[in-house]
Amino acid sequence: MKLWQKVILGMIFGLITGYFIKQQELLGNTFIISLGILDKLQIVGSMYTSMLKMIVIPIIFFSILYGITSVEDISSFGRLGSRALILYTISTVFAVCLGIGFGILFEPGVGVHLPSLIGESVKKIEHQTLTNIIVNIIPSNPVQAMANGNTLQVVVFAFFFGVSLVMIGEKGYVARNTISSCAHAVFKMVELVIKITPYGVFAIMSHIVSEYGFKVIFSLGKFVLIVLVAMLVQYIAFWVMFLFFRIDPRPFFRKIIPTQALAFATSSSKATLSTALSEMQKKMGVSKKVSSFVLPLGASTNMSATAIYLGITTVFFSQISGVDLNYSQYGVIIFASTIGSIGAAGFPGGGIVMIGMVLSSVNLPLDGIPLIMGVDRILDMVRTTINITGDCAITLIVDKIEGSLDYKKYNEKIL
Ligand code: DAS
Repeated sequence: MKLWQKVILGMIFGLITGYFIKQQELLGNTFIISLGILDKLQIVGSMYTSMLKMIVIPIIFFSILYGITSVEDISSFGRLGSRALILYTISTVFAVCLGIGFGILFEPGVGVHLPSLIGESVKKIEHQTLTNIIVNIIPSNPVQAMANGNTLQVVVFAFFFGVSLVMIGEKGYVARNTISSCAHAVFKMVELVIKITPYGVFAIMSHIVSEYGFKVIFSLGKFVLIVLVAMLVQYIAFWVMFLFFRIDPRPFFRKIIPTQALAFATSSSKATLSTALSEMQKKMGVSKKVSSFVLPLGASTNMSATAIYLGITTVFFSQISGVDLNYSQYGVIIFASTIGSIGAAGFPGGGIVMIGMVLSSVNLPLDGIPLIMGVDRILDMVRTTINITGDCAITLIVDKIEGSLDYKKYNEKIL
């Protein structure tokens, strides 16, 4: 059985267990009460949540460092890279704003307060002004930033350290290799933590349903629906982008289907990359020069659906925590979600790991993350499909701007 199927099963069994035990306790079943099953499940759930928190700082620090130091030579970016990065960044920021807008408009987390899950720390959230956010984003003590879980300061330090390492060239060789090994070790840690997700989700769902009943599930269902609708809007935005650049979108959206099917099945942009490259070059007439540079760049740094997800999820958790965010904090969420979608790995669950960073950036607690783990894989399938669609769309547009798109092949009917 695949991990994501086990996670969904864990969620379902958690719902049933939580409801059954609560009913037995209400009926005064002394045997069930004496076992204290729910308390023990709450301990398991807290341990799982602590493991999720444990990997947030290492994954942010090493994935950003690894991403930057993997660029052999920043000057190789040139015109092509900067054009692609501009379009990728515009698409990502639009996506985050779309996600935040949907979260504010449809309020998936309003009316569902989970004090025993989210914890009392919520009360102490101070509202940040834009000035103190900008001042505080630079870490005066990087080690303290890591110890305090100040994710934005860790992002800034990792970025500066990474760029400096690339700039010193050969002298940074040993450090870059060490970073690569540490990054792979941290990716393995994430994989191991994700492996125990079924048990963590089972424990947490049991505790939540026994404490709050099924209204949490309705709120979760509303959250999933809003995310899916927001991704559909992002998909339509790609059509509009084609029309803006005077490209007929119909051949692209017909020929991209096999690539999308693979992305949906694998939930991994990286695993879909080679198929996407071949389909773009053979069926859509995109030049090798552009696609072999812009598409891999997009698969690692451009995840617009993940950006939507990070935006909506942060608003969802602020609503569950009963915290009203101000405009400065929405600005921080846009910045952190853009960084998070760039840093997210193009593998299954790459996006969920970055949620911790975005939540911490506006001082929201991370305790609610396991709540959405049960539905993450289904959403990840859709996120990855939209992510790779965006990467391919922007690659084709850059090829058109470069004047190397083979229109005859692009408009050719597929047999
Ligand atoms: N699975 C990631 C990808 O490969 C997306 C995500 O986790 O958000 O694009």
